[in-house]
Amino acid sequence: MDSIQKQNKAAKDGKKDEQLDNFRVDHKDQKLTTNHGVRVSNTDDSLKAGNRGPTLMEDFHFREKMTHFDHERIPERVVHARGSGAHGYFQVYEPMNEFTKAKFLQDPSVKTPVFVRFSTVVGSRGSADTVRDVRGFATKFYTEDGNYDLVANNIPIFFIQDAIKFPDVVHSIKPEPNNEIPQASAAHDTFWDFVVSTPELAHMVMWLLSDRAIPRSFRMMEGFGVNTFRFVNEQGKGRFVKFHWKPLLGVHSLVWDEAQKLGGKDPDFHRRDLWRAIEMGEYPEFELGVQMIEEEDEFEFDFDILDATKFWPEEIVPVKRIGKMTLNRNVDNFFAETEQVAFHAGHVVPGIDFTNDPLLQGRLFSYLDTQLIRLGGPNFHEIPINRSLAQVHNNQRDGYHRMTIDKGPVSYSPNFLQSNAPHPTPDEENGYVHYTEKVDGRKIRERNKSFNDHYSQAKLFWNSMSDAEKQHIVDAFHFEIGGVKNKQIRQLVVNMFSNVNENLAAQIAEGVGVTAPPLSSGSDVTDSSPAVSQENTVKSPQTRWVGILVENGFNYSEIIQVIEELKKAGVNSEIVSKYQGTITCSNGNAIEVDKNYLTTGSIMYDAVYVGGGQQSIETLLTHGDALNFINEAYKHCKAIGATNEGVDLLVASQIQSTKIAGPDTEGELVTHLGVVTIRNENDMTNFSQEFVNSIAEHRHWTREVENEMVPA
Ligand code: HDE
Repeated sequence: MDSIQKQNKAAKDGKKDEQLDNFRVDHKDQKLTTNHGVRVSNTDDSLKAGNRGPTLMEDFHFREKMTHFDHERIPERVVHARGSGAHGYFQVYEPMNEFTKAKFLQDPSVKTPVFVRFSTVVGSRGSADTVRDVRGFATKFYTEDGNYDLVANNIPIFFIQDAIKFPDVVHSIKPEPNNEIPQASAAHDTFWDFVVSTPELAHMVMWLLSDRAIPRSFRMMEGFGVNTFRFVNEQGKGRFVKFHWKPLLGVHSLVWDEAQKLGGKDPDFHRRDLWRAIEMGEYPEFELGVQMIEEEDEFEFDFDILDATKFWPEEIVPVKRIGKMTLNRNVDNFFAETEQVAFHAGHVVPGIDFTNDPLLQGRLFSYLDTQLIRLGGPNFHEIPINRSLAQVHNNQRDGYHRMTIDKGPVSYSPNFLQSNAPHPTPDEENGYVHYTEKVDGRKIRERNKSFNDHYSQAKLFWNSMSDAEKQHIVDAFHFEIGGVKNKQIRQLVVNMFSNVNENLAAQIAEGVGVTAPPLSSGSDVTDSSPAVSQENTVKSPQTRWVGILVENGFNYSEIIQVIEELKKAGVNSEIVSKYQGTITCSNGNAIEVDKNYLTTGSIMYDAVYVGGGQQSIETLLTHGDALNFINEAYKHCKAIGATNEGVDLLVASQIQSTKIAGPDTEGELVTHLGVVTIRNENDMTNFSQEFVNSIAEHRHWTREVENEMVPA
């Protein structure tokens, strides 16, 4: 086996871990040294002329330590600065050779190592996770044919059609340059000024103001390659392709009030959620899906398939699920891996190619360009996380931070001295050959008129939303446009979105103090795409979290039964009480408190449970925080469960319009609007099952009608 075959085998066997092992250092039990390996005797005092004298220049340890510190920050990404990464692997379900020759998409027994980085787009590195924003979902596949990056977002379309507008849209949405306000938010004048001046944004804005932009978890988002790529098979036949990631846990979101509060209570909410799930062995899983269009059908659609402000409705072009990715390992070092990883929409392998999508064409330039400065020169492919498993041989030399010690005098091609090595690989042996698409046109700074329709799919999206989702979009407009100081821009937003739906425009106008345009006969687009509504997603209780409110004197056997039943269904729980420490139940058994009201809140959980125990409930009834827990969880439409005396806490809260078990009911299970209650019952089995069903629903939106009355 030659070294290339060996390397290919390593790639096949998923050996990225082993490769990274060469770079991992454990400092446990080691002696402190300088960067050049000299042992250091004291790192607490600088070298001085006398113990009260000046520090000396010759203190090489001080200078090296301080210099390194001074240079510890590298520029953050201009967009997608805040991210969270994880390792894992990908396996294809069946050979895809009919469509693509990409090697990692052929053999179901091969586990291709991957590294994924999820991100927000607008905020700085230290901004909050739960802001309203698009989420990045970038995956690096370390394939035997080199690295393939699927640099995706959690929304299937983009703001603009041509990459030349990217600096404009990003400048408009970033904090305003005079005062650097607001952080990680679109709710300000410059963004909406740009929106009303650029109608192609209409569709993306609808998605941005929908629940998609406030995901519950990175583990519960879809991913979309957005741009149209091309699959090419062994015979050289090409097909248009769009890539999808489908989370096995379904697509779920936070509510806006919760997202905002989490920004204060736990700015790392998504990062922590991902980290914790992986540490607990609840590995996030995503299926890779592809939509394919035959070359001959390129013009068969009422949108241009190269226009990135359009999606291909799944009802028209079905998504074929072709494999699964499992994320099963957290990083060892955030900076070395998550921060230094460099993705590029142009990193493709044989079998995957580009199209003339003008947004994609511009991306092909930008990623390498920006990484040259962020990662300090042209050798960042040598940083461990970026190294390909396939061998790298070329004539590139030198530059900042070169790690490879290239041997020999030859660094050019062609050459005689080395028999022209490194040799190009012909197409038949899987050298990358670009798809030979015929291109014929005049040089022109213009868009095709097939890119002119900016509203049909925005209407389609609106039509596809459930009532609750529509209401959330209206509320989001009220928040976002409420942040716009210039009244004329507010009016122009309403005018613009009357092209999407006049009722929507009227509702926006009502909330932001401008005039609604007159209603006309209604929308001309009546189609919808049920696949884009989150109402129709997978519903699962798995990996959800329940906050359990208890105080001294709680009913031990009741609560332990519920915790165990939840666990059986894959639901996790935490004990919440006024103080941390140990609390005891009526018969003396003790339980450890996980969180107090200051370190947590209902916003950190998917559901709340209050168990019985007279003394515990009497105490809880005196805690405003406990009552707020219930009110807030109710307002955020979460599952709520209460058993025996625990039901009294619900009675005392502000959620009275919900039907709950009355004091005289004997073991009768009452479920209404996601609130599950039972009294006078010792066996918690039925209650737990019903509570789990309620948790699986994710949210009970029908409650929202009466929610305005609930103070929280
Ligand atoms: Fe990016 N994008 N982008 N983008 N993008 C970057 O590259 C750019 C676009 C996406 O976790 C930058 O290394 C242009 C679409 C993700 O490291 C930069 C255009 C999609 C990430 C850049 C787009 C994305 C980036 C900034 C055309 C979804 C984070 C730092 C308008 C398919 C990757 C960097 C990570 C990052 C340029 C549009 C996804 C500046 C010019 C569409 C997930 O090069």
